[in-house]
Amino acid sequence: MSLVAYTIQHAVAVVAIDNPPVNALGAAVRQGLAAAVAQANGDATVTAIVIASAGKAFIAGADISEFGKPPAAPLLPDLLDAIEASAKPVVAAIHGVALGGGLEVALACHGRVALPAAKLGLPEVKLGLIPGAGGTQRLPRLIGAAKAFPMMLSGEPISAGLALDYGLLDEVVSSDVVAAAIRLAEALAAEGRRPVTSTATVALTEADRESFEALAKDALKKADGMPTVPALVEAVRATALPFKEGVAVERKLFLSLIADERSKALRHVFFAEREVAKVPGIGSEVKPREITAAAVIGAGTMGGGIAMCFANAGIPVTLIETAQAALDNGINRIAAIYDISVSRGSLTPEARKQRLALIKPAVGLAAAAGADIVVEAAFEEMGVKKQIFGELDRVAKPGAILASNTSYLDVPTIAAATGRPQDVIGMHFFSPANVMKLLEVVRPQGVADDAVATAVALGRKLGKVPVVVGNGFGFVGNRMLEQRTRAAERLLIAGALPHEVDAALVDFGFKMGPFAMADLAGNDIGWRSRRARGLKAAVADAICDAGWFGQKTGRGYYIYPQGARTGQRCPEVEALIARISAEQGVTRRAFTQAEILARLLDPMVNEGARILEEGIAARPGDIDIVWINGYNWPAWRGGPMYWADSVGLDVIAKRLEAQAAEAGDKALEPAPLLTRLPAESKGFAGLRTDS
Ligand code: 3H9
Repeated sequence: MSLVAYTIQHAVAVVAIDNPPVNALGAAVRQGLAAAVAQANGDATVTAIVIASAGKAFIAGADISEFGKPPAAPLLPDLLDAIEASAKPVVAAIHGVALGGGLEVALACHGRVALPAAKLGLPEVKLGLIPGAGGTQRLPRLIGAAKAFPMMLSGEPISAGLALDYGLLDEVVSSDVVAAAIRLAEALAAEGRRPVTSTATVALTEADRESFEALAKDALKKADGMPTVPALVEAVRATALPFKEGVAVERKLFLSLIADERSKALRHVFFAEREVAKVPGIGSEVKPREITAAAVIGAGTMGGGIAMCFANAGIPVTLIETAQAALDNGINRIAAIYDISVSRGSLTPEARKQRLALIKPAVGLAAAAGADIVVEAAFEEMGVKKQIFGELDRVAKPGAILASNTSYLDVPTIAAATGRPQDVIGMHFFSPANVMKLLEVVRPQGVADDAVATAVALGRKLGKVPVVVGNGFGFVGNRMLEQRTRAAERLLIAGALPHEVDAALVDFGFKMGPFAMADLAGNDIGWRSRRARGLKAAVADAICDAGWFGQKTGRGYYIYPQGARTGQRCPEVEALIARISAEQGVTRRAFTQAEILARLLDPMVNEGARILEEGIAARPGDIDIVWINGYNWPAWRGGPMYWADSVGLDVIAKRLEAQAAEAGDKALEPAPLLTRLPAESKGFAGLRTDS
């Protein structure tokens, strides 16, 4: 069946793409479009052409799954040249998103009409690319480089209304966009006009170029090593050349970016993000429960942040504490965070008022009675949780979801405190909850499928990336983090210093290393948790015994003079570490950055393999999404499991064996999956299709 339908209406050829789900421009669509344009031009009864499409999107862009494969003719740039060169005017009828190659199709047309809900953008940068089918050359010619460049730099789409203001659209109509496009096409044909963007120079004035150069200078300063920014600047500068030459510059840059490892990793993240939304065993027949009111238990930093998530999404939320003073503190903290947003201009004073009005403070669990979902964010202690859930069982309405924000505890044990384990689930937010995107939805045995579907749907409504994980100590993210924390401590004792360990991770692309992070979060948190579990960490414990809890005490692994946020190396800490090495009979040695990195990340990958073996994560890509959205793993490195594949699982397994032997720690030995996959000549990516 052809993916491109061809019909004639009023002597206008209507070419309609129907390639679900989003009309991506795969080879068959490109062939269909090329044939349709040729057919219309060869038909003497046809006066003009309209390109429209079926389904929710106009065109979501090039087919990303084709990238990296041998290209099939016609190439998109060639197809677009043919559309622009059509002797009969071509008009795009845009009803949904026109993104990337989709907008480039519209730019090659001679006219563009859209519905108000349409969104237009060039999001290639999010895939580590720049537009590669003339977008960098046609958009600036049409609307000016000063408007086109920020669209391509951010990748964010603009509304039809703004596109009309920019002159990117000819018309926005409230209904029947195809009929409106036919009218415009007929008018262009009747007037003998065929406005061609590639030769338009309207907006490329001196003033426009100056504005663009100022924006480019700023963008290059903030580029952070990402190759897309200089490439985009170079491509837009090439609009000074004749169109054909400019397009050649764009093409060369596009092809070099598409082969870049960073773009490959970002494309993996794109598909992993889509896959994570599919929860094994839960199909579209499972409908989420309706959530119109929420309650959050605990007005501390976490509970307050979670309440803000609900208010930000327009859902009324009751914030519950045991005492008025704690409640007042919590509300004041929330108001202060909103005040900062207002002072920064990211929130209007009215929106601040509305959001605060959605948060209703209350003392006592009885106030949770009206909620469709209750999120408990109380003290991380099983006794406390059991008591709260027992009480909730009495007060919450039937069918309400009872969620715990626990980071480590056993969710079925919490559920057993109620008579309704089918409604009890884990919803693990990350701090600060109003900012961090990750939401681990913990799915214990016995929870109802529609409760899981509700938590996932709600998570998305709150602007989060929900990842469904199995029940098990630390779930996915924190369980792997613990391995990194232990590895960092081992490195200190073996001879590295805190700043060396942190630098290795920062150079890798993390915002912070483990020790700067611990100082920021407070070293006492891990210390208390270790004590509760009977665990020891010689350096970390000694630092806390000395009262060096991190930034809040002015010193931790580093010194923070007068409230500074960036720490300085601390000779006392370094001496303390050397003393502990000596006490343990370790001869300290220097480590290269590559060795440090391997020692930090390999044990995480190993734990990830165990997590997969145990079914705690459904797919390797889910683990990547957890680490990118919850722990600042650089997206352009694709996540820990993707990274492991790029290093080679056999290499990692060998390194782990060596570490296990050196540390005399069997826990560091490679997980069975880590040896089985390379033996089968596979990586984690092979698990996607083969198991
Ligand atoms: C480009 O155009 C380069 C050119 O400049 C030059 C070329 C020479 N390709 O997100 P959803 C699939 S680069 C292939 O859940 P939503 C997606 O995998 C491209 N597949 O839906 C999923 O499949 P499945 C520039 C694609 O409603 C399904 O569609 N364009 C593509 O939440 C539904 O996706 C972009 O970067 C694609 N281009 O959001 C746009 N797009 O069901 C990327 C989607 O099997 N796409 N799929 O898992 C998006 O931003 C969103 O998908 C969109 C829909 C807003 C369209």
